[in-house]
Parts: sequence; C-alpha cells; structure tokens
Amino acid sequence: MKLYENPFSSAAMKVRAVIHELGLPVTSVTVDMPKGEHKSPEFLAKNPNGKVPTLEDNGFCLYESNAILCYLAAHKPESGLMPADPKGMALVQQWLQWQATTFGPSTTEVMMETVYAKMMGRTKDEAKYAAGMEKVRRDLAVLEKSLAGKEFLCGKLSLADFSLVSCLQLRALMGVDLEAFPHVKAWVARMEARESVRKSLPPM
Ligand SMILES: N[C@@H](CCC(=O)N[C@@H](CS)C(=O)NCC(=O)O)C(=O)O
Repeated sequence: MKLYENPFSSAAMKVRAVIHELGLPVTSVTVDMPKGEHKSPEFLAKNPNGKVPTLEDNGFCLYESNAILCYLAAHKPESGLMPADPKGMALVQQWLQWQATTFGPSTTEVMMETVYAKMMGRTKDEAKYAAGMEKVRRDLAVLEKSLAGKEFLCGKLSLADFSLVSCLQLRALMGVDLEAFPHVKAWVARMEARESVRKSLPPM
C-alpha cells in the first residue's frame, strides 16, 4: 500500500498514526503541494478532489481520511479499533462523521489562519481566526462533556480517538489552549503518550 500525503496535513496525520498503531506495511509518498503536485493529472487520476491523504492498494484508490482509517482497521480487526458490534461500530462512525462535518472544518479554519498562512507567506486574517476559534471552543465543549469519566471517546481506544486528536496535534501553532477543558487535555495527553501518535507528527 502507498499513502500519498503531506507532513503538515492533519488529515494525513491520523492516517499515519493508525498505520503505526496497526504496524501495517504502507509506503509514504510526499505530495509536493506548494508545487501543485496534488492538482497534476497523475494525482487527479487517483483522487479527483486533488487532496491528500489518498491511499493506493494495488490499483485500488481511496480518499477521505476517515474512510482510509476504516479500510486500514479492516486489515487488523483484532485490534478492536473498529468494533464489530452494532452499537460500538455506530458510535465510532458517529465520531468519525462529527470529525468530518464539525470539528475538522472548525479546526481547519484556525489552521488556515495560522499554520497554513505562515507556510504560504500570508498574514493572518484576524476576523476569520476569531470566527474559527469560536467554533473550535464550541466543539471542545462537546468533547469535554463526552469525555467525562472516560479514558477514550467510545470507552475503549478506537479510530474515533485517532481521527479527532489529529485536529489538535498542532494546537500550539494554532493558539488553541486546553486549560478550560481538563477532560480533553487529559485525553490528548493520553493519546500523545502513544508512540504511534507521536510518530505521526510533522518534523518541527
Ligand atoms: N475530508 C478530507 C479532507 C482532505 C483535505 O482537505 N486535505 C487537505 C490537506 S489537510 C488538502 O489536500 N488540501 C488541498 C486542496 O484543497 O487543494 C479528508 O479527511 O481526507
């Protein structure tokens, strides 16, 4: 398997973490995004959205990071990262979809005005940053309630934890402070204590 990715993509970070967690043999291919490699005809043939991450397995191409996580976990069902029972599976899916529709977009708004603005050499738009931060705090309040009395989002470690924590791994650069969210802070620390999650970070 080959993973087309970029070190600073949070969507790629979660995929790298799960690859390390499961010990799967996946080769990483860095897509040179500043050069526009993700919009080349060769890359668009693998993912017509022109986005990373994209997985290729013997000609089978898959995009959307949470779908990639499900595909990888299906190779090691014994890991329990995607439970087989209906309620367990539905809860993990609930959080994967919440990440894709809610927390991912909010944290991306903040990343656009911090991490990515810096990379692209443009100044931060303060109004857009403030609007993004308001949404991030709204979402952190949901996570805070959901993590009360739990080690992991769905009780046991699952794909949901890897998917969501990836949105917070660059929090220092994003200016996101977790002090007001102690359950989230403890959960992030628990996830970042895992070698797989640490290894997924970009070089900084
Ligand atoms: N929902 C997608 C998001 C992928 C995404 O937006 N990737 C960004 C990098 S984090 C990208 O490739 N952006 C390039 C572009 O939009 O042109 C996923 O979870 O895989």
